[in-house]
Amino acid sequence: MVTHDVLKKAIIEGNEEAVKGEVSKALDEGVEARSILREGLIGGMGIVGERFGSGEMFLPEVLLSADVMHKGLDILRPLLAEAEQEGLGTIVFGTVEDDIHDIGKRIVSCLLEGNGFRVIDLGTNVKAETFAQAIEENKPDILGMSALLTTTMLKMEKTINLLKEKGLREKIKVIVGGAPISEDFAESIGADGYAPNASSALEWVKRAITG
Ligand code: B1M
Repeated sequence: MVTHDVLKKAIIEGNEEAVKGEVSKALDEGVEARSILREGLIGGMGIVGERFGSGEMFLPEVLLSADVMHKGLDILRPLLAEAEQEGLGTIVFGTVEDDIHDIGKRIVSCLLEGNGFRVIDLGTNVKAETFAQAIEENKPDILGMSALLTTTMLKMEKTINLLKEKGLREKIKVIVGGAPISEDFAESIGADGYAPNASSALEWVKRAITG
């Protein structure tokens, strides 16, 4: 627990060396990779999000924290990948066309990966055609789309419509999220679900896959 607190502090301070050092130390001490991810890395980013919201932290600091969080995740990834063998399910995930916001998407993606799901992260500014192609190639259980702009959230519907045209819609479940998204919006565009944050996204995905 103490290690997690030190790790959270290193994330908040955007201190890459401290993050890498604490992650390695925790692993040496036998702490489970998923626990380091959830309590330390994502826990630290959660505090960063709260401080940003209350004006205590500024954008460059948030971006730095997100970057060092990923340096920590790079160390954990090979260990988390072992969990994939559990075959919990596959999610194709991306931020929609014309939208380059990816901090929230990466947090959701990390939490899913850290809990044994295979995440195919297509990145940002992902066109409807690219989502469709990735679904055809990888046959995932779930499509996750993130949008942070009121203009780009409309691209979620465009993607769902394209999946319908291509006969792919009924083969997968679709979850959407991002600051401007609501339950009502998700329903109105024909998505199956919406989650306001990373942990509710994880719970939704677990329920969707296990039925
Ligand atoms: Co932009 N930006 N931005 N921005 N930016 C917002 C979103 C904005 C609200 C700021 C504002 O005006 N107050 C505003 C949108 C207004 C609107 O549409 N209503 C805005 C704007 C206007 C813009 C530009 C147009 C600015 C400009 O150039 N004039 C431009 C657009 C670029 C583009 O995309 N084409 C732009 C650019 C940028 C930066 C590049 C500088 C940077 C992004 C860097 C990056 O992501 N690598 C940036 C940032 C950082 C923000 C703010 C400040 C923070 C977003 C963020 O990372 N939040 C944001 C203002 C704000 O939110 N206060 C803002 C933290 C993150 C953890 O939360 O992404 O919500 P969030 O993710 C959460 C949940 O939403 C949920 O879980 C996550 C974890 O809890 N979630 C999901 C997210 N995806 C999910 C998917 C799921 C489930 C849950 O299932 C699939």
